[in-house]
Amino acid sequence: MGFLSGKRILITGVLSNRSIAFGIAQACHRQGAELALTYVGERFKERVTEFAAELGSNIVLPCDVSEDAQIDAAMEELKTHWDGLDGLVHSIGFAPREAIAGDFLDGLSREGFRIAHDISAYSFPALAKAALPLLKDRKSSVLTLTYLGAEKVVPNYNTMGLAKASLEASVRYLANALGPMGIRANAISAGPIKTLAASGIKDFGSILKFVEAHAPLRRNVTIEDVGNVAAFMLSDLAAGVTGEITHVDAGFSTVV
Ligand code: 0WD
Repeated sequence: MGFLSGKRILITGVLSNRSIAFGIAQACHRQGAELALTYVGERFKERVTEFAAELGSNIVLPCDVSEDAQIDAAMEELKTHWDGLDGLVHSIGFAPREAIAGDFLDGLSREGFRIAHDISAYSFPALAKAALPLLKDRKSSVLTLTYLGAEKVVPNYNTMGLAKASLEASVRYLANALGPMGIRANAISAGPIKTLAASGIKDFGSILKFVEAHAPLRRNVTIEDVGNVAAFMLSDLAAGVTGEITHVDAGFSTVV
């Protein structure tokens, strides 16, 4: 019996088998959780439905977090399957290409800033708020994915770094708002991993090489590394942890 058996977890952001959310979903499945997945756009429905089936799930919900109506509809549909939710994973990030390349000020625009913050930061507390009726009264927790670019200047990360800083602040405010209801809020700050979202970042390959050379563990992390810590954070084993940003980065953040 896994340490998540009996837990029901909604996971966003499974886009491919390289997605960090896929590593999280696999780890949660191994630990016995029941899963529901979301997707963005009809063209990904079939693919995400296949991933869900691999993970023993038949709950696949459309949810583009840029639309309030889709967030609400996803939660309403989830209620037709489950009467409660023990975990919510937010593994969503997006910024327009020019906002995550080259010179910070050259790429800075009001619209790029708005989109990056809307999709990558606002959506976490917004999803938690919409899921609240399901999360209440059951030792549940919400979890998001962040990156070192929130804390330090990372080349090319630019506007996304600002959005991740906002996301990290939201973890603390959420922890305080949800704590009295017994709900925890945490983040994992993952080291760089080659996913679809990451390939949008200019010179991502050189970041991977630099981390491998300088991280205390002298390697990059995998979606399995992140998935296992996520499963732990979502479980009752982490019942005393909230408002926390946990680095799963082979130690890199300690040496920069
Ligand atoms: O190195 C990395 N890959 C790191 C990623 C290091 C540290 C943190 N992260 C974060 C990302 O910033 C993101 O928050 O982890 C999270 C997941 O990212 P990922 O696994 O690297 O990327 P990917 O597999 O591409 O999934 C991100 C997904 C989107 O993919 P696309 O490529 O279509 O932007 O976020 C989802 C979508 O599936 N997404 C949305 N979901 C709902 N509504 C939306 C939206 N509007 N936009 C993007």
